[in-house]
Parts: sequence; C-alpha cells; structure tokens
Amino acid sequence: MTIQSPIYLSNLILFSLMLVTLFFSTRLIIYVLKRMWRKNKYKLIWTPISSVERRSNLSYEEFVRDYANIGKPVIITDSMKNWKAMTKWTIDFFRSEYSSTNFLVTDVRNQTQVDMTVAQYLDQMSADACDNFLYLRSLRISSNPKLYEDYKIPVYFPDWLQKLPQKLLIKYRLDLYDLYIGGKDTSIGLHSDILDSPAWVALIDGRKKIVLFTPDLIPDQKDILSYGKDETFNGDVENFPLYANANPVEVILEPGEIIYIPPKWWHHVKNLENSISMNANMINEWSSEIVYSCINQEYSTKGKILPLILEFPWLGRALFAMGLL
Ligand SMILES: O=C(O)CCC(=O)C(=O)O
Ligand SMILES: [Fe+2]
Repeated sequence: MTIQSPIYLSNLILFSLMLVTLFFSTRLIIYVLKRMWRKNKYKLIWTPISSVERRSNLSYEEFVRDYANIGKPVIITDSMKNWKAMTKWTIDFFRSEYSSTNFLVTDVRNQTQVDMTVAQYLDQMSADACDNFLYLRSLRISSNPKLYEDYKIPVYFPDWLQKLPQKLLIKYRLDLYDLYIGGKDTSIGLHSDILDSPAWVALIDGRKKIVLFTPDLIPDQKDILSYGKDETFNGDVENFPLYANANPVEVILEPGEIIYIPPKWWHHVKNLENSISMNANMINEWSSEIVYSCINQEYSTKGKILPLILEFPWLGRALFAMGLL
C-alpha cells in the first residue's frame, strides 16, 4: 500500500494534466471554429435606405434579422422609457452635480481639447453668443459611475467589452459609453466610428439631425475632417466628385429615441437644439469579426489580443492583474 501510493499520485497528476490540456485545447479549437463561423456569417454588408425606419416592440431576434445582420440603421422609439436619465439628466442636474469638475471639451474645428469645468461649459452654452464649436463629448460614463444607475443598455446592444475589468477598458480607451452635451448647432463632421464598431445614440434632450451614407462612400479627406458648424454634405460635387453618386439620408432624432448606426456607415450629426445624449459603441456576436478585421489592419500586437480576451475574459483579467496588459 505504501509502495503503491507515489505511483498512484503521479498517475493522478498526469491524468489531471491531461484533462486540463484536453479542456484548454478543446476550448481553443471551439474558439477558432466559432470565429471561422462568425467570419462567414457576419460579413460587412449594408442595405441602402431612403429613410430611417422607426420601430417599437422589437424583439432582439427581429432587430438582428432586420437591421444588424443586413447593416441597416433603425430608430428604436421605446427603449428609454424606464431610464431615470430621461427626467434626471438635465442641464441643471449636471450643473449642480458636476459644476466644478474639469473636463476636456472638444473644439470641433480642429479637434483640440479645451480644459473647462462643466459649469463654464454650460454657462457659455446658455449664453446668447455661445461658441458653437465647443462640444462636451469626453465625459466618459466610467469616470462618473453614479450615472450607471440612470440608464439600461437596451437588449439589442449586448457588449462583450463589459466582460472585461473597467480599469483595463479605461487604460486602452475601450470604455465606449460617453455622455454628450452640446449647444445648439454644435456638430460632428462626417466620419465612421472607432474600430468600425456599430454605435447607438440615445437622445435624452434636444433634437439631432443625422445624415447617413452607406459604407461604400469614400469621402475626400477634407470632408472627413471638416468638423464644425458647416454642413459636411453641401452637395459641392465639383470639389467632391465622389458625392455625385452618394445618397445622403437625413433623419431627425427626437428625445427618447435611440438610433442604431451599423458598422462603417458614414454619418454627420448636428445638434439642432441644446442636446444631452448618451453615445455608445459595442463589440458583440454580429459585429465582432468586422471590428477584429479593423484591429488586425490598424493595431499593434496588443490590440490583436482583444479577440482572445473577449472570448476568455478570465485570461484578460489575469494578464491585467499580472501587469502584462
Ligand atoms: O454628436 C453626436 O451625438 C454623435 C456623434 C458621433 O457620431 C460620434 O461621436 O461618433
Ligand atoms: Fe459617430
């Protein structure tokens, strides 16, 4: 009995090691197969539109089938009904809660950042001669976690990034939920979103004009960067011949509505009134391969780890805790 036990123990260790190896290799094979399957199923496609549909009572499956899977924008009109933000997030609320907090406000003319307190920004926004080049859009929800209580991510927009530690997301600027406060006429010029990710914009107050173009538009560099109060699309086909074949679709977003902007759709957004919104980007089942292919082209080795740690968040947590990420 005493002679047999070391052999028994070493067999047990060997067996456990084999089981662990088997488990991890199976998981890795499943991961590779899943990614191959998704790459094939969720390609970058888009559906040209002549107007943006408004939908309510939409199930997640209907949303994926009718919009996400075919790259088609939609406005959802009934997803913010129970948000506390709808009544709580007012200019007065931000003035009283965050008045002395400093934020970087974007000067949309040249994308420089101006350091201001919220009170200073709100004062200039309400002034008659307000500077409508200044747009408060760097107020990350993650740096004001109390705001988490006031909204609920709609069922349509699952976000795998939420599986990773907030600190890791903040470090790599992947905390993609922002509060936007913009005075009347502030605007963001023609662009498509970060990492080719899909976006949703939930409007709490004010109205926004949004002009959308399908991903096949290749805008002139000057237009992508023509932030500011002038309309990006001014029909000037002489200077921007590619617009001759473009088909801009304009929509006005009303308070209480959320617009879904699919990956790589170009858009230009202008606040028609003083506005408060929450803007978010996400990575999930139907958008991940599009985002990963952007990461592959544009980002360094560390960026390439993202797909792996989104599939195995415990690995992300461990690497981050060890200081390797
Ligand atoms: O101004 C807005 O609300 C939308 C801006 C936008 O499209 C963005 O931040 O990516
Ligand atoms: Fe955008």
